[in-house]
Amino acid sequence: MISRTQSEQLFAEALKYIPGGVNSPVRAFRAVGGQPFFVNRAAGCKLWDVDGNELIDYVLTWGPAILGHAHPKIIAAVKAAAEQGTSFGVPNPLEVTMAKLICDLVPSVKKIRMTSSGTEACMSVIRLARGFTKRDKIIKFDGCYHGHVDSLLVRAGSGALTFGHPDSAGIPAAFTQHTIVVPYNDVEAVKAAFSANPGQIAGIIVEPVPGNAGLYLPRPGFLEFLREITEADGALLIFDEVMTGFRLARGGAQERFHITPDLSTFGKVIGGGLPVGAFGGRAEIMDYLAPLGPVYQAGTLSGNPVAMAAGIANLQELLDGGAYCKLEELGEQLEAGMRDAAKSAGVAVQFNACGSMFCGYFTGEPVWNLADAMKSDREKFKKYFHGMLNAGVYLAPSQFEAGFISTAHTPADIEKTVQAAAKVLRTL
Ligand code: KE4
Repeated sequence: MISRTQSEQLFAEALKYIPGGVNSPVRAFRAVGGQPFFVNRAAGCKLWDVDGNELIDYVLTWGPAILGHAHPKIIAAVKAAAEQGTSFGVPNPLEVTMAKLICDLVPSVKKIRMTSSGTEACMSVIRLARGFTKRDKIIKFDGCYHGHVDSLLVRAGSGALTFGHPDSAGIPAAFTQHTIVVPYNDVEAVKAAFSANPGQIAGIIVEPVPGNAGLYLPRPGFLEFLREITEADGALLIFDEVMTGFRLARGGAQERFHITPDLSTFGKVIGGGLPVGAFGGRAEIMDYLAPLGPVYQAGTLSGNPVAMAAGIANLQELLDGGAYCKLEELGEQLEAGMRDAAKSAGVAVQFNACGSMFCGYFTGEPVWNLADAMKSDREKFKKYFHGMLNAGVYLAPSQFEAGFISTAHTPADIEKTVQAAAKVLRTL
């Protein structure tokens, strides 16, 4: 029997001082029941909770740990940077190294601005799009999550969706009146939005592969269509690559799907586990930002040297050797194994995967958008989640989150995961 006594005591204490006992809602296990465990050590693809239970980790701190946890090169880079001082509030050389690295890796990005979170990057890129186009309206897709930005937290994904009320309290209607929400993969709905708002749409912000309602993929031609319709209307195409960036390919989803957006946002991987976000794109748009242009955007810790060191080490290690081939191979092994496990257990599972991202929905129907994802059997997911946790496999504690694989996972870890799933699925 697995003991989580220490975690239970810590959670009781946390509840006294932190709303819900957590610093981010998705960690609270509200979508799966029970209570979160606490971790104070992670290495490679493993977590150890404070009671010493070992887990194979497929959350990877929601994406950043693409090389696995506590990678020696990241730890060394952070130590070396920290010893020089943790923040200067003055430009530092590592900001230039990071900016050049991202611009080299992502051809659509000619200039980039660092922030301290993905939310900050998405909030800023919307302001920039509106300032550059002098238009107010923004199109987003239901189920897509772009951080807790007031104007974008409308029929969002991730934790917002998990709580069953996608719109958040505390957001005045005036703040979302310019936000148009349409179903992902729905060409006609996007055309209708542009027809109803000719010349008024500043841009479309989209997760090219949505990972905040589980995981679903663009239908063939959908992303190309978004590129064409924005170009034709003078609106901007904004790829939110906070999750997909530098994961689905060296140059992110835009490289994988051969699309050139006008602007992109990044986070997670570029921080190597430290707080980092970024947004970038066409130079003539980026130059609208202060101090050059009229769009204000700022941040005390933007470009923080320790965070830059961690992100640069993460990216450089990803580029050395066959990281992306390994991620693809491990992703294919998991996808094949999970499909076989579901089939042999006689459980209807829609297993969606793209490279090293995945999600298993408990439904027999294909999942191409939020409405499809909402048909999944969440009660089955809850049982599956806890069954896997008790088998030593940590999946995202919500049906509406993507799973991630790192280069630290091995074929043996994947096989152990598949074997565990084969057993747990039979109990559902
Ligand atoms: P952050 O502010 O959490 O760094 O980034 C917001 C964000 C923006 N865009 C995309 C596509 C994202 O996936 C995210 C954050 N992802 C969630 C996981 N679904 C973060 C986990 C959490 O909220 O605790």
